[in-house]
Amino acid sequence: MKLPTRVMTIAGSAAGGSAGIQADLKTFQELDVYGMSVVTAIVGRHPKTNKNIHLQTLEAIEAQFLTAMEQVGIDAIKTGMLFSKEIITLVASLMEQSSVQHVVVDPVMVGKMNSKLLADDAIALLKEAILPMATIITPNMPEASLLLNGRPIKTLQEVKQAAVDLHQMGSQAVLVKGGRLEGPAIDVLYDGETLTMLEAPRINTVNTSGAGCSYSAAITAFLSKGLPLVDAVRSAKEFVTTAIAYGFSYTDIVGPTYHAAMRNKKESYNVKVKACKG
Ligand code: PXL
Repeated sequence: MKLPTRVMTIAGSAAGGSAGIQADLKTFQELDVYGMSVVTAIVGRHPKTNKNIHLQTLEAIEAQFLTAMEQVGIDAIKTGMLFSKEIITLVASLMEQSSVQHVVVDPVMVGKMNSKLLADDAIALLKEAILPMATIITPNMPEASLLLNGRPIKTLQEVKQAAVDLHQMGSQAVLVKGGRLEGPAIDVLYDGETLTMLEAPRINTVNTSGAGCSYSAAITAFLSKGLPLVDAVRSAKEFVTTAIAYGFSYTDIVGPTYHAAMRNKKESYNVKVKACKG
């Protein structure tokens, strides 16, 4: 039997199950890769103290990484919530040692329910220590703007320029997700040579919690299987668009995407890909 590829997420645990580690592992399973996790923090609001972020110790983070690396091995890594400078420094050094082939960095900063996922004083170190290790980084428009010192990113033209400028920070490729644009859901990929636009229909729903996590997790899974970058991103976008299309909610708050949508539903969404010279 050909064994599934081994994929690790280094991220926060989102107790509600829609985002973070939980979204990543559900995505890995749907895409038939072997999922592993390093929990950096637990996100869950305590009703009495109101505390929302429960950071794990550096020792616990290192222990998880080394356990997975030694007992299983790693073909691809995705990073999500890293939160602090200390965690960023540790994760950069662990990734360096492991010399994993594919590294997908989702530079998450603020969650949909307003959880703070990256300390303000850690943005500079994320840029310096983590982005240059990435095969691809996957900011949304607000994250791209923060990485570019707060410059406004509102139009497709600005999204394209952001992808080109973020590439200077040292990752092999940049995907700026245009979820906040008007009209179709257009993401822009730049690999230092070619700008590629990936377009899916806009889905009218509020239930998109964890969509970004699931998208970058799916890219990681497809890269681990050996797909070329553009194919990995296109396949991941089809996966996440379908998951968004069948999103739902159990309560009156923003609900999850449906990770099993592609497996269970007949209709899936085609993503149009258009390359233009950078
Ligand atoms: O969707 C971003 C995200 C990432 N990671 C964790 C989260 C969230 C959103 O809430 O909780 C742990």
